[in-house]
Amino acid sequence: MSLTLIGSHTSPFVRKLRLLLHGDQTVTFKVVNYLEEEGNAYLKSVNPLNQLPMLLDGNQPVYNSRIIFNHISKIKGIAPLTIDEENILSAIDTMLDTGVNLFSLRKGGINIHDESNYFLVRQNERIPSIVKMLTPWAVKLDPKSDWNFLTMSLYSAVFWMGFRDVYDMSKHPEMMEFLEKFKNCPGIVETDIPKT
Ligand SMILES: N[C@@H](CCC(=O)N[C@@H](CS)C(=O)NCC(=O)O)C(=O)O
Repeated sequence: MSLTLIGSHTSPFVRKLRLLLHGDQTVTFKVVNYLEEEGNAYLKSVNPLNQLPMLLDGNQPVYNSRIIFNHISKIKGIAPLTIDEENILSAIDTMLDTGVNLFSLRKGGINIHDESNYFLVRQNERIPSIVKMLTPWAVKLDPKSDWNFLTMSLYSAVFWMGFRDVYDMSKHPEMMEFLEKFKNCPGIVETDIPKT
């Protein structure tokens, strides 16, 4: 078995998989920065979805973080998620997709706080709605017993939102407390976004 995870240091979708694979010396991490010309050209040449992360299992490409998680789960014998857990993962991924959209729109010169823009208003409403859904679950989590793909996903998402300043998570103290409680979990330091 030869696994290569293709991703960037900054992507939260990549980071959660790096956290899952932390300590596994058999997996190669190939760094691609699609914000630079060379990385962009490489990514387009290997992935028609033109997104990170992707996994190569030998010659078999696997696209999308969730499908990569399912693939790795089968290899490592991680139990399938329950429907409630799948719903939590959908909520975290949707919050993150929304944040990534806002980041790209802002990078393209759009004022992401424009309240006359129907699309932006819907994006900006979605994030607190998801945080509200996640909060009763998140406040009960314990870093000693609950360090798993769901908490890895939440950590990567909440951290990234602050890093890119696409949404003010400090409005949600429970999410800040979650970050604080989980900041010493395995792999957090090693997968931290490098300071440039
Ligand atoms: N649903 C995808 C989302 C992945 C995604 O949005 N990745 C971003 C990086 S965080 C990306 O590759 N963006 C490429 C672009 O904006 O062109 C997944 O779960 O893998």
